[in-house]
Amino acid sequence: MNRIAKLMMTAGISGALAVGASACGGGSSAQAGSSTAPSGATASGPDTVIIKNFEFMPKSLTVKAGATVSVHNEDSTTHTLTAINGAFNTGDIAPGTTKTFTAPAHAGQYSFDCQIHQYMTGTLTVTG
Ligand SMILES: [Cu+2]
Repeated sequence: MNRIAKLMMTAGISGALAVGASACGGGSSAQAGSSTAPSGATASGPDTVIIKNFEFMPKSLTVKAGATVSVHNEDSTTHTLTAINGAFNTGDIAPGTTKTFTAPAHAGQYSFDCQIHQYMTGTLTVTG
């Protein structure tokens, strides 16, 4: 019996010490997770086509009638983005540069290619 009492006493003391030690730390409730960055992909960003590795990216782009579309050439050779029916044309886009064109005023689908590399093709969809 004496031993058990002694054990309980030591347990009690060490328990009290533990409580005293931890009491200093637990002040702020964890509200640190409130930095939720709004990483919503804005669908209405600038209308941009990138040319890379002899490809238009994206190959299919939808813009509003009359929108200004930027075309950035990331290749090391000159490209163009030219409507097959002549509705728009960036002209030569030198490597590493950007040109813009104005989307047609009439809704519809416009096929385009690169006048220099005619296997490079894409489609511009214009909405009214
Ligand atoms: Cu090209």
